Amino acid sequence: METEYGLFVGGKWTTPAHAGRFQTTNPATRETVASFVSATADEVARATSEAAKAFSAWRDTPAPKRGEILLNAASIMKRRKAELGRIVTREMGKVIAEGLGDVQESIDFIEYMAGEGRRLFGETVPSELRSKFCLTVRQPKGVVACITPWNFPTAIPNWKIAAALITGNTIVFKPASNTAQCAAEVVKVYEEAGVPPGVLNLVTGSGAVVGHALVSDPRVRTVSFTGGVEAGRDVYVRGAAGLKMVHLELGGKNPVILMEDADLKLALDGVLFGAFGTAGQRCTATSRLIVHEKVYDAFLGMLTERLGSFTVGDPLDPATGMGPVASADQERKILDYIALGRKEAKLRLGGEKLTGGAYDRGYFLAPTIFETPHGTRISKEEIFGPVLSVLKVRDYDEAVRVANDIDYGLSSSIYTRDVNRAFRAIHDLEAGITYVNAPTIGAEVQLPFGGVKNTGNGGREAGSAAIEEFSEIKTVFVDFSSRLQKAQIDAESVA
Ligand code: UN1
Repeated sequence: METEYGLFVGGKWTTPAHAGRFQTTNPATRETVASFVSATADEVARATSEAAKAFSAWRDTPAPKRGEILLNAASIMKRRKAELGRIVTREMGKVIAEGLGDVQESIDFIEYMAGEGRRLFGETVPSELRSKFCLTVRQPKGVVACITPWNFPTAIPNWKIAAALITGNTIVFKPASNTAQCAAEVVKVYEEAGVPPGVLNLVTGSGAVVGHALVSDPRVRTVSFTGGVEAGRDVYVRGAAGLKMVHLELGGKNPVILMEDADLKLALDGVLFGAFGTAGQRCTATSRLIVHEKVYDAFLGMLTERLGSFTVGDPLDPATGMGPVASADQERKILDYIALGRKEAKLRLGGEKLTGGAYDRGYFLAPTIFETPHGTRISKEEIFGPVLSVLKVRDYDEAVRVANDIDYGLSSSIYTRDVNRAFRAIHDLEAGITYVNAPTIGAEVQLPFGGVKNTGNGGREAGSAAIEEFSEIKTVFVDFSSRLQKAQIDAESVA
């Protein structure tokens, strides 16, 4: 019997009468993983009401106390790490080391946010008047909506939930449908940790019903969304009608620049991990390799040779290099791009669906490399799969021009031993994140995460930026002079 989950509303797991249901599927085997409620707009409204009701008590709970609950959540997650890692791998398909890494990223961020309970810093600023004190304090926003993708099915929800909780907000959480079990288990962790009823609510179902209902509800003041550009634009436009703060983390087409003086062995490990880790399904995945012509042939030779012994298969087997892609939709979309690439570029490696034996049960694709001039669609559009475009350039300036001539700007990387060139790249690359001598993936949670251009709308997640995302600043003036002092008018001249 498959596991059945309800909605989590007002502190209770509930299954509405006559609820429609949907299932999640293991992409390695196409077996059903678990079943979930397709929530209606009414159920979303009920979850939002519960979040609104719970707000005042949660807001008044001292932030260090909220932090203690987060620390409980982190320790529960540590206790359950092996089990949760397997759930991630079974439902999403990333290899088990990465499934465990997804959970570890959750733990890291929850612990970091728990500490914020004793910070949540404001500023004190001098007044232009005597006997007057000026400061800022942070206040929660109210009810926030967290809408999350399937590729980091525990980590990204936790980036949002832990930050929203520590700052005193209450939450309606809508996860991607194909990783709903990961989401439900994350919610169970917070339930066990002692998050009060109504503070965190889970509604499962489609973006068209659940997402729209949430984004349109006037009680939801902030929407934090991670996903694709088109869905993000839609959320932004709908949220704008309600003058909401909409935080977007969208796509990427992340370049690694490989200069002629790079440590090629080091770069080889980095490019393999960046391009084919998580089967290329990270927003930060390395999808373009921009190589100096002097090392182009040598490096491409090394890359194809190493991929010859790269294993694609059962993601629960620790020896596997790459698991399946996450769903039938993903597989179709990636295969369409591969077909396009075969027309507009030169296929160097892979380029097919893997078949035979256990492959026939799941969504397994070969790691794929295209050699392409700059400007092709496969080298400019986000594919979100194990497909790497390799581009040859003459020098650093051309490399940067190619790297930047793109609609996205999340992550970027340069491999070089020249320190001056490394710092120039940090200055020149149009991206929210630049790595030197490391792949484009693997950001750490205590630093801000996000990007420029179509990657978002200017905000950052994680790090201290997470506090900005989920809190309002209140500016406070305390006048202890016992008389009316007029700013701009009464200020004494020093002359
Ligand atoms: C994402 O794919 O949206 O930096 C998140 C990384 C991970 C997070 C990726 N820590 O690759």
